[in-house]
Amino acid sequence: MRATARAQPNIALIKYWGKRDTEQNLPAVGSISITLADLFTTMRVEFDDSLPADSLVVNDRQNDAMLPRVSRCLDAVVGGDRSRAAVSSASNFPIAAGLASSASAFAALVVAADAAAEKQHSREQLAGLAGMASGSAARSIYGGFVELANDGDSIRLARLRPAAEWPLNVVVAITATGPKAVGSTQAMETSRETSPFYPRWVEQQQADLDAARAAISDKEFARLATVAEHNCLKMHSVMWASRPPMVYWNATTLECMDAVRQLQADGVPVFFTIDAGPQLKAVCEPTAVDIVRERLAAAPGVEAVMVTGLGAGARLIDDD
Ligand code: 2P0
Repeated sequence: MRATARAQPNIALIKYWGKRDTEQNLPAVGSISITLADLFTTMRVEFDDSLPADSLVVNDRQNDAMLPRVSRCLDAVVGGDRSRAAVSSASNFPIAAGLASSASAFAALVVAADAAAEKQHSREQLAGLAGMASGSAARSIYGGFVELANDGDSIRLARLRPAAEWPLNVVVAITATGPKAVGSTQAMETSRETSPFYPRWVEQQQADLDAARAAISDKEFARLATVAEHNCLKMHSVMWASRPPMVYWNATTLECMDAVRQLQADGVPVFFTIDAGPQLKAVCEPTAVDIVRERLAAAPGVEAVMVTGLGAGARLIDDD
């Protein structure tokens, strides 16, 4: 009754921002992401009726704040009459800081829980269950380039390309550590309820998805770069125009953006994207990874730089 799974975060190139059903956690817009290779969450789940209650340990510390969400996810995967569970998770990167730790955590959680309880859900079902817990987690069930589409009352996942077919790199510039002020779930609702730009954001998403899907199909870096940066800045414009406004960037985020702009002016194949946090992610072709890493590490205020390739979806690993 125990299993361990590993999953990597994914970075959205066309962003999920806003829900059309908060009860089922269904997104208002589709999204396209890349699953990373070298950042990961390892999740161990053990069901045992002799336990007094569910428990959760994150990076060696008991975490009661996240426990209700984890317990709900286990109920959805295994059933409400399940045994009590001891869950422990470890990530090799800063959590709750805009690096999509909930994506890797919930993708790994559903895969581990499914195996520990011998439920044998299909990959599609696991993606749906991960998405109910955290929208972006559905995409980390799969590797490489992944599209999450709205499909009536459910979500549908499509693998656009495996990582090996277009091996891009991602350089993550850490501009601040520590948890963010407003979590994504709350921030999305504030955007939906108050941002004058929100309806236009939802309306235009299909065009951005179509453009990105075509660029990935043709492996055309410049076209993907243009639509991804546009989509990212549009999402942040929605947030900035919300009441209260949500500005996740800091001065160093802007320094990093400027460094990417200068590289682009020199003809380097790189573009940026930024999620609900202050870190900047630079996506580049492998030939550019050294110069991108060097320039971002030298940008004023950058605390650390991480480099990763694209990787595989969530999977079971050896329990010992
Ligand atoms: C994304 N983000 O597509 C977007 C871009 C952040 C900015 O998905 O409420 O933690 O748990 O479904 O998945 C972060 O939101 O939100 C996110 P919930 P989630 O990656």
